[in-house]
Amino acid sequence: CAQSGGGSADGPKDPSEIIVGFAQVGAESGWRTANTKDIQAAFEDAGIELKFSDAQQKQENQIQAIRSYIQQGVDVIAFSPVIESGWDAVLKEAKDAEIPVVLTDRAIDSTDDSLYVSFLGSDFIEEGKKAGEWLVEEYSSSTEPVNIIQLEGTTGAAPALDRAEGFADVIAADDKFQVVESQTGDFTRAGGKQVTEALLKSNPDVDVIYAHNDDMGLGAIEAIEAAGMVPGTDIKIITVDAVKDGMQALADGKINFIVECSPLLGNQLVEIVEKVVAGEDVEKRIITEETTFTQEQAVEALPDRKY
Ligand code: GZL
Repeated sequence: CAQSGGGSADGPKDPSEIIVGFAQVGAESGWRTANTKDIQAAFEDAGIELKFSDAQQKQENQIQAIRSYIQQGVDVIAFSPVIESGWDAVLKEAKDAEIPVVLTDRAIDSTDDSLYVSFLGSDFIEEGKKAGEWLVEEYSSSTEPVNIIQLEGTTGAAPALDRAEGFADVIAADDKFQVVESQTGDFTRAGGKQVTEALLKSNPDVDVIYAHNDDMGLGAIEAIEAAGMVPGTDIKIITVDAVKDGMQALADGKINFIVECSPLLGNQLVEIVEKVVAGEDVEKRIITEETTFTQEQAVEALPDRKY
């Protein structure tokens, strides 16, 4: 008589017997690469088999990977939904196959929260608010208009929607802040560069660029320099993530403020998997801890950054 959660009559499964299927978004940014490395290392250390797939930022590839994990009869499926919507059908198939699903990093917009056992990741609205709060403080003594270009993450992705929402909520406090343009750079450096090049032509007097991740901010730096301007001085830049390349640009004065978004979810994901397989309760929502960095703090923190 197997215990619930895959254990046998003589106790929970040994880690070496557990198989997890992980459907990753892609490899679009430094954050994603660090997230993948950390998850793979954590499962390696735990002695748990991790089947891994890279969806190249395409939802249909993630759905295909989840279906293949269902067919293989893995013990747990975990994934970071590239966009919020369109998951109910495939997650219903996982539920019908009695395979628990863990959301990591990004959320889904399904109203049926029985489709997953836990969601582990950052509070992106809070991250957007932190970015807005720094900007309000930075311009607290100015009454002049502050023209902002927003580089959005992947269209429909939870971090893009929520970082925009949190930021807008805070800067609404003063109508001197105006988001004059807002376009997606798809969380990539190339995307950030292309969009910034185009928008600088139509908005040469922009004061601030708010990029939903470091990689798009780094692309914006290239575009600003190519236009003969000084990033961090002529145009202030706020980004989210705090990966090494972003922190280096912050320390060099090319970015002005970074809101951290931790990619180090591996150990917490292993813990959730072990509890689920042992039939123990897990928290429905686990919010990762993270901070913010000014230029001075980046200089201090850089030597110890793990990613
Ligand atoms: C946030 C994560 C985002 C990062 C980007 O948790 O989903 O996706 O901010 C990454 O760098 O591409």
